[in-house]
Amino acid sequence: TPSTSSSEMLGWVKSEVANADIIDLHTHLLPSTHGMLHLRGIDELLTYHYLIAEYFLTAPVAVTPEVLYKKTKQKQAEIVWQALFVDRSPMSEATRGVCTVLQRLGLGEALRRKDLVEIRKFYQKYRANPEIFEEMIFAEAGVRYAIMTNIPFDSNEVSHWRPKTKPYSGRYRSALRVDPLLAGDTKTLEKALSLNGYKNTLEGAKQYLRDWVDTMKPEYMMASTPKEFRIGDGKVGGGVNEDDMNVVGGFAEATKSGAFGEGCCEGDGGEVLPTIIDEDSDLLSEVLIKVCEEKGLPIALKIGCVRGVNPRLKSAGDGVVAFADTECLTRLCARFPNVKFLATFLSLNNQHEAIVITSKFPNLHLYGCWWFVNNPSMIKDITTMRVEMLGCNFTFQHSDCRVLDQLLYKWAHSRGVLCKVLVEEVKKMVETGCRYTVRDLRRDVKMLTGGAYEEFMGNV
Ligand code: REL
Ligand code: ZN
Repeated sequence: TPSTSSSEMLGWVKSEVANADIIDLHTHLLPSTHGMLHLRGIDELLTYHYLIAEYFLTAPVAVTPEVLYKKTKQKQAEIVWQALFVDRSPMSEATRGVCTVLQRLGLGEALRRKDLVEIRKFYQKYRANPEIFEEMIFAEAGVRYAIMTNIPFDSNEVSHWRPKTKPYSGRYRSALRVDPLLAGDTKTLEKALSLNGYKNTLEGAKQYLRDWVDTMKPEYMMASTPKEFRIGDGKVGGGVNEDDMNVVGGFAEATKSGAFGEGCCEGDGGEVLPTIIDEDSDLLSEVLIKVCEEKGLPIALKIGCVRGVNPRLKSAGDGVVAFADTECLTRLCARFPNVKFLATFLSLNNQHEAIVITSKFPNLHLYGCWWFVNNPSMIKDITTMRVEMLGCNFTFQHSDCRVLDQLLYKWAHSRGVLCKVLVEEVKKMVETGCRYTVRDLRRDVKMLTGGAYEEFMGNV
């Protein structure tokens, strides 16, 4: 058993964590068959929005965001490389990440020499065969499969799915992104419906979603909730009552359409007409939840992001809400017990509450340390807290990678933290006199790295 000595235990844990075949629950990766949307290589790594944001801490006044973004990707990459890797030490998590990637690709020497030309030469070798590079990265990172973010509202992406879905590597699985439905963004929805020949009604929107589910075959629906996202405490299905406040932030303040049943409203003559979508439409309960119930699909929520804190920085300018309202998650789980939810929070301040809520709802699965909490110190604290309150019944991490190569660093760094947490937690448990075998350890690591997710989804 691993209980013999601390150093022996560390060895067991290290080896089990290193060998875990990870399920990456949320990424922005797209397969090499998606052409330009498939990001890989050094220039993409260096222009990752985390690094662009960091670069602007160092940029001379003349290099405004507008000036930088006008340059080619290659030029932007060179500027970031010079500022963050040559003129300064790559000590932040995002810069260290690039170093880990280079190291893992056998480019340690070029990194020591800060030789960007040499690094670029390495990548040239794979230019003509991206599938080989793709497979190598997944295998090297020890990732079984990664879940993508597939956006039907994005015309660039749509062309890869329709008229005919391009077959893609089994290393990827789909998640259908539906942010406009949670943001009450009726403009985007209406545009998508009319462009594709659907009626601008609740039924039309449901059909639009159903058809995308059939095309993308997602594991789950997903969205990151807007800052104003709120769910009222009313009961669903009971028609309108005074407390029946719905989602605020472009949404209905009462279940108006709900009072007349399935997506319909009463016309002047009492006849039942299809409900037209307007800013009062309850797209969450009348469209998204309905389709999820029909198709048996969970909804994954990412809670606490404020977009465009500094809009000039584009995606590098998105930020974090200091404290998100966790009530919305509690209410969703309580109101829709037949729907499964997955959730992750952006603010460190929400993490404890999130764990407590998870312990109350069997239809909720907690996953990962998202974006601004995806740093070793925070992953360690959050994961420890989660193990203490949930055992191994959560998914300890997701990568959120945008660039394929990032799988190498995000998972290497996160595995390192998981080792530290597990050594401590296993030690405490073994001290109680509990028998703990390598097989137990293997099972626990598996749970934390994708097994609990699959169990929650009912895939096992
Ligand atoms: O999926 C999301 O909403 C976020 O993870 C992204 O918007 C974000 O830019 C991500 O790349 C951060 O890691
Ligand atoms: Zn993301």
